[in-house]
This record gives sequence, structure tokens and C-alpha cells, in this order.
Amino acid sequence: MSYETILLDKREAVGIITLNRPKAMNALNNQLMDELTAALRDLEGDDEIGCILITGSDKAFAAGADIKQMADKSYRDVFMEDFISANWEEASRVRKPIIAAVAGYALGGGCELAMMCDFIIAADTAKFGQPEITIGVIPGAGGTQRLTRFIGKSKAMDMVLTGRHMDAAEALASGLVARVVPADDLLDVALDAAEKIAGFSRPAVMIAKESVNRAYETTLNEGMRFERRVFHSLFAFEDQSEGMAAFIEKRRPQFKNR
Ligand code: CO8
Repeated sequence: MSYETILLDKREAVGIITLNRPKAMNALNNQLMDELTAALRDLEGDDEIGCILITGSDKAFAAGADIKQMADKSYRDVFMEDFISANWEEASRVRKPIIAAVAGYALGGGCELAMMCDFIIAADTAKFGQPEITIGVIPGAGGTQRLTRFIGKSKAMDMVLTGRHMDAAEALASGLVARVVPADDLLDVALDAAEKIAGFSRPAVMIAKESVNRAYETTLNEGMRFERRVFHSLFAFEDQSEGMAAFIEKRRPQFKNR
């Protein structure tokens, strides 16, 4: 499949999706979201791929949902087409890990998309925000929910009610992003992390991701029980004996993803 609003590149075991609407600050229109969904499904189904990277340009990861495409919609339109739910959540459904590499603006739906990824590596130029209030609406793809869980109520209220931007240093201090790196190093650092993850046992990686996500969905006790069960399940994979044997024999493990 050929894409017009994203670039899809496969570098060994890493799938790289670059949002690519430079004239519109990578605003997320329907076509882009459809193409992003198709690319994510492609990478999820590709046995060679162990980790996914989503990035944008130097100026913008994404400046939000496409306001020009939304402006004339009526309540009937958004209700009947169930606006956004059709494919906006795809990134959060993928079982392989996804890293968001963010430079420049990640606003509105752009910030929400970054938060659907498993973690965010930010350039020192990154700016995050949920400015929907400034155009008469509110976040609609997790900005009031995921952001609140990541940075807490007080800061989330500040961001959602004032629409102000948060710079990379504040995003790091708030727990929204995992790391901040110089803009010139962003892709190298993100790719390094993705390659590292893709080199581990895929079942272990996918189960680790599922288990961390469980912490957001359940009580501590249930989460602990879930973790123990899936920990046990890893002993059903050859990669467990290979990983442990390699440690004991002081050599690199040769994971076979089975
Ligand atoms: N939608 C459509 N076009 C956009 C968007 C956007 N979100 N953001 C920027 N653009 C366009 C501009 O209109 C402009 O186009 P043109 O050259 O044709 O006038 C071009 O990109 C360049 O933008 P600017 O000239 O504004 O560039 P600046 O450097 O001056 O400013 C900003 C950059 C700060 C990013 C500014 O463009 C801005 O504030 N953008 C809007 C940010 C925003 O409000 N985002 C929230 C959108 S609402 C949302 O995301 C709701 C999500 C709900 C769930 C998803 C539903 C689908």
C-alpha cells in the first residue's frame, strides 16, 4: 500500500512511521489517521518487526486533529460517524511496543496520539498541550483521561483549562515523557531504544507491555496476580531457557521469539 500522509520505513526489526503533512503541521485528518491505522496493522502483522516508532518533523509531531476538516461538522455528523473512535485508538490497541519520538508541537490530538504510544522520547524543542479549549471544545481522544493519569489532576486541569503549552523540561519533570534529548539526537536515540527492545524476546516484550498497561486498568492486587500469571507463562517459551542459559554461559542470548 502506498501512503500520502505518512512515510513507512522498515529498518530491520523496527518499523518507523513518520507523520508527513508538512504544510499543515502534521494535523491529523481522516486520511492520515486511516493511513496510520493501516501502517500500524501492517507492522503488527509483520513477523520481522519487534518495535514501532512514530515520529513527525522537526517542527511538529502533530498539531492536533485537522481543525479545517472538523470546523463544519454538526452534532449529527460527529455522532453518526462516531467521530474519532473509528480509528483513533488503533495505536493503543497494538500489542507490540510503540515509541513516540516527539520534536516540536504535540498539541491536542497530537499530544493524545503520543500518549497512546508506550512511552515518549522528546526532543528539547518539544511542546505539549491540549489547546482544544481555545477553539471551543475539549480533548476527545484521551486528553482529559490519559494526561490526568500521567501528570496528575492539578497539572492536567491547568493544561486542559488554560490550553497552555508545556515545554520538554516540564514534560519530563511531570512524568509525561520518559526522556529529553537534544533535537539533533532524537531519531538516533529513539531508534537505539527501539532496536534494543526489538532485540529482546518478543513474547516477553509483549507480555511486559500488557502487564504495565494492566496497572492502569485494575487494582494493585489484581494487577499483581495478573503479573504473576503472565510471569509464569513466560516459562512456556524457549526464549526463557535461552535467556537464562546465555546469562550463565556469559554469552549473548539468541532469542527465537518462541
Ligand atoms: N488543523 C489544521 N491545520 C492546522 C492545524 C490543525 N490542528 N495546526 C496548524 N495548521 C495549519 C495552519 O492552519 C497553517 O496552514 P496555512 O499555512 O494554510 O494557514 C499551517 O498549519 C502552519 O500553521 P501556523 O501558520 O499556525 O504555524 P505557527 O508556527 O504560527 O503555529 C501552531 C503553530 C502553534 C501549532 C498553530 O498552528 C496552532 O495553534 N495550531 C492548532 C493547535 C490546536 O488547536 N490543536 C488542537 C486541535 S483540536 C484537537 O486536536 C481535538 C482532538 C480531538 C480528538 C481527535 C478528533 C479527530
